[in-house]
Amino acid sequence: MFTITLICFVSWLSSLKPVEGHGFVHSVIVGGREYPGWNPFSDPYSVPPAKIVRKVLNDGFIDSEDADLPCHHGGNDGTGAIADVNAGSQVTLRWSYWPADHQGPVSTYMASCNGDCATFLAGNGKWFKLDAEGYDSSTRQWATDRLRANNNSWSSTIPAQLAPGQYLIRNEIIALHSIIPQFYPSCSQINVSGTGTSQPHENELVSIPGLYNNAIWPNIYGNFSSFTIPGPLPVTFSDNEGGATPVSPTAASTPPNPSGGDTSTTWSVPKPSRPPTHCHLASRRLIRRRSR
Ligand SMILES: *[C@@H]1O[C@H](CO)[C@@H](O)[C@H](O)[C@H]1NC(C)=O
Ligand SMILES: *[C@@H]1O[C@H](CO)[C@@H](O)[C@H](O)[C@H]1NC(C)=O
Ligand SMILES: *[C@@H]1O[C@H](CO)[C@@H](O)[C@H](O)[C@H]1NC(C)=O
Ligand SMILES: [Cu+2]
Repeated sequence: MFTITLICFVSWLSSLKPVEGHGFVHSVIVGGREYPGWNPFSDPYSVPPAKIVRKVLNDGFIDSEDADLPCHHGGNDGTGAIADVNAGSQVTLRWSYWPADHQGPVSTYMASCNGDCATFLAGNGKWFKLDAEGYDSSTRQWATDRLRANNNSWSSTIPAQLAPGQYLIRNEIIALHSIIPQFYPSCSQINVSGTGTSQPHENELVSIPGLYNNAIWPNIYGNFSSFTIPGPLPVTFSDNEGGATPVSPTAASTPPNPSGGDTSTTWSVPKPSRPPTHCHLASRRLIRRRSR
């Protein structure tokens, strides 16, 4: 009996580690070229040429308070490659795959490398938002649904007014299916050129982690009808005076407005706590073998 219990326990423990794949940015289309992403499953073993996409050690999620929230585990350090891109043009971040049930918002941020991205630590970044999508209550679709429908890719536009220089561009998927929100960031190094002179205003810049400290996340399985994306509003640079239209800090940190829906901030979908079925199967098989 002890053996059976031990097998069950060990098998239950092994079921705690993530078993499914998520996805990673496997290519970036920028400046009219397609650049390969960092493949966490093959690149560590093949010593590829430097890539514009910063390393990720795996395709797992990052916690909201993790120091690696900016650019995933392994992405704090720079890479020797950078992509040239004109301000005003589009960047497409193509994920290898995204699981349908990992629903939530998708957003793109940028941060100046204050010079050379190759030596810039992502943790020192002051990030501004290019775009973000959350939940569309008319279609009942999350941004991740749209990303999946769009060949697992997300396109963002580099603001035409943005001052030239080296920047990190950070695409982030947030999955809300679990007890805690799961963050899946990816960073690429880009060299923006153009005649723009605008820098984001101080109140449009956020630190990561820190960005999500006051965020309230909905229970996506519960009764909610809308979701306000946490963080600042996207930059607009509409005043053309070397900066963007000031964004009110209160508007930037507005919590989700569920308009009559679920206002609770706690998660009400518990993870199954019983051991998985293969444990029962294993023990049954063992009993049968013993009784023979
Ligand atoms: C979709 O993405 C794959 C790579 O993931 C690419 O080969 C293919 O051309 C893309 N399809 C379209 C329509 O962009
Ligand atoms: C960035 O682009 C500018 C042209 O806009 C170029 O002069 C510079 O060499 C580029 N920097 C890198 C590191 O590629
Ligand atoms: C969901 O919320 C709306 C608005 O408060 C309410 O009318 C409706 O009965 C709720 N539905 C469920 C299943 O709780
Ligand atoms: Cu997962």
